[in-house]
Amino acid sequence: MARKTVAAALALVAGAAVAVTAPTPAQASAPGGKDVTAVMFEWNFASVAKACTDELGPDGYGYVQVSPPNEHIQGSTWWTAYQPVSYKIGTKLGDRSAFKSMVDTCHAAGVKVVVDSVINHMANASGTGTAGSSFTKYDYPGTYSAADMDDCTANITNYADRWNVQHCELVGLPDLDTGEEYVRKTIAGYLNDLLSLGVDGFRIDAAKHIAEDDLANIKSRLSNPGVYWKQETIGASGEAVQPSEYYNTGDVQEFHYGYDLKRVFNNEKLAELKNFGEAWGYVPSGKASVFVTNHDTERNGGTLTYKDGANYTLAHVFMLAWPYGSPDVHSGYEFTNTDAGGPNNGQVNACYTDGWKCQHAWREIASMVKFRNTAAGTSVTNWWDNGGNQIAFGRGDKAYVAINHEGSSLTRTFQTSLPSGSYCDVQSGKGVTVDSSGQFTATLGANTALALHVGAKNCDTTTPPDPAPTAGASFNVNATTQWGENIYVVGNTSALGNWDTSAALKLDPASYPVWKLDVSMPAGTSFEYKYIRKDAGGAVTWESGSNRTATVPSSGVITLNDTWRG
Ligand code: AAO
Repeated sequence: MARKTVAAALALVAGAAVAVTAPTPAQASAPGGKDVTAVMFEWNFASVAKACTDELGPDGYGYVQVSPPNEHIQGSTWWTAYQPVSYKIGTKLGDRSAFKSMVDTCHAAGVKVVVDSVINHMANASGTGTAGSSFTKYDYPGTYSAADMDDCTANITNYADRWNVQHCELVGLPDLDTGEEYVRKTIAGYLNDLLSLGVDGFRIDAAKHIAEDDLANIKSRLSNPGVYWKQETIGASGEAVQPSEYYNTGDVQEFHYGYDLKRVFNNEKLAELKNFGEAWGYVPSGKASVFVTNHDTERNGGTLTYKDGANYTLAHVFMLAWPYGSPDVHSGYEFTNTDAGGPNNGQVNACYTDGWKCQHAWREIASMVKFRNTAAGTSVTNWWDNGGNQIAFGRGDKAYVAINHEGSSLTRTFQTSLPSGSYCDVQSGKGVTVDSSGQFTATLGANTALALHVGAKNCDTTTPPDPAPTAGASFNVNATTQWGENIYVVGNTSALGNWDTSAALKLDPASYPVWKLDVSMPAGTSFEYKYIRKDAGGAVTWESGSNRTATVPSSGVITLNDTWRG
C-alpha cells in the first residue's frame, strides 16, 4: 500500500511492455485428443502418481489436476490450501521432489498435469506455513509485503461492482495487487517454476477477482505462454465481471452446466438435454471447462454429489458422452463436515477405503473416458428420447449411448450409425451386436446406461474394470450407510470368503443406495450368503435373519436383488 504510487507507475510500464508483445494465442479447450481431467482433490502426490499409472493413464484421461502444491497455512481443513504463505512447493501432500516425481510418473503414463493455482490472494492468518515460513497477515517474508497488497482491505460485498470484486478481499483474504510489476513477476515466477518441473496447465483459482489484463500480462511472461489455462470465473447474471472477458487468456469454467445437470437429473426430464450446451446460454464449447461437481459445489449444494446415487453417476455418463466443453471428473472423499480435509492427510492406500471415493475409477465413469476419446470430433446423431427420462444418442459412426433414468427397465431396438459388428457395452461389460442396418436391441435396467464405441468391439479384448463373470452371481443390495461404512457380502463358498468376515467381498456403491458386485462362481453352485457392514474402524455388523440362499444357473449369472435386513 505504501508502494501504491510506485506500483501504479510500474503497472503502466508493464502494460506498455505487453502492448508490444504478440498477443497470447487464444487457448482452445484442453488440447489434444484426450480432454478429460481427473481432479484428485486433496490426494497427496505419491497417491496421484500411483493413480496415473494404475488408472488414469490406462483409462485414457488426458489430464490430472492436483490441489494447490505451494506452502499455505497449517490446519486440518481442506481450505487451508487456499491460503498461500509462499510459493515454495511443500504441503502435507508432499514436497518438491514428491511433486516432481508425480509429474514424471503421470507423464510416463500419458497423463498431463494441471495445478490448482492460488494467485489472487495470500493467507488471512499469522503463524508458520506448511514449509516452515513465518508470516503475518499482509507480510510474507521473502514473497510479499504489505506494499504488494491491493488498496482495499475490506471484504468483497458487492458483485455488481467491478472494483469491489477485483480490489477488495475475498472472504478476508489479503488481495494481491496484480496490477503491480513485482506481483506480476512473482506470480509468473511461481508458474514458471511449476512449468520447469513439467507442469502442463493451470486452474486459476478466483480468476474473477483478478482483472483479465493482469492475467494476460502474467501469462505472457511464462516460458510457455500457450499453456493450458482454465479460469474459475463463476458466471452470474447481474454481476459486473463476466466469464466472457476471460476468453482471451484461456478457458473458463461454465458453472451453469453443473447447476443445470443437478436440476435436470433430480427434478426434470433428460429429454430436455437434446440441445444442452450453447443453446442454454453457456460459453462457447471450445472455451468451456465443465463438471458434474467440484470441491466447492459438492459442499454448498450447487451441484449433484456422490450422495445423490444414480443421478450423480448417470450425469457423469451423460457429461462424458456429450460433446460440449472439456470435462472434469472430481475425485474426492466422503464427508459430513464440509470443512474436513482429505483422509490420512491425502494418503490413498486403496480406492474405496478410509472414505476415498475414487469417482475417477468407477466403472460407469472410467469406461466413458475412452468412449469420449474415441468419439472426439463427431457430432450428436440419432437422438432418441421417450419425452421423459430415457434418452439415447450416437456420436457419428464412432459411439452410441443410452441412459435409462426411470424406475423401470427399458427394452428397445435402438437405431445407431455404428458399423455392424460385435460391441462391448462398456457400462456392463456385456456383449451387444449391431446389425447391418445399425440397430441393436437391448434391455437397460432402471437407472442404468449402455455405451458402445468402436474402440471396444468385443468384450474379450477390452478390459472393463470389473468384467462381468460368465457364471456366478450378481449381488445387488439396497443398504443405507453412515459415513465410513461399507457393505460386503460373505458366504459359505471360497469365492465368498467361507464366512470369514475379513475375507468378505466389498460391494461397489456407485449406484447408492444399491451396492453391487459381480462374483464368478462355477455354474450350478448352491450357496448361502449374508451381507455385512463394516465401519471406518473395521467393526462388523451382520444383517439380521437367517442365511440367504441361491444357486448359480447352469449357464450365466443369477441376479440377486436384496434389501439390507436391519
Ligand atoms: C476460509 C473460511 C472463511 C474465512 C477465510 C479467510 O471458510 O470463513 O473468511 O478462510 O480466513 C476456500 C473456501 C473458503 C475459505 C478459503 C480460504 O471455500 O471457505 O475461506 O478457501 O481458506 C467466490 C469466488 C470464488 C471462490 C468462492 C468460494 O468468486 O473464486 O467464492 N472459489 C475459489 C475456490 C475456493 C476457495 C477460494 C476461491 C479462495 O474454489 O475453494 O475458498 O481461494 C457467487 C459469486 C461467486 C462467489 C460465490 C461465493 O456465486 O458469483 O463468484 O464465489 O457467490 O461467494 C449461485 C449463483 C452464483 C453464486 C453461488 C454462491 O449458484 O449463481 O453466482 O450461488 O454459492
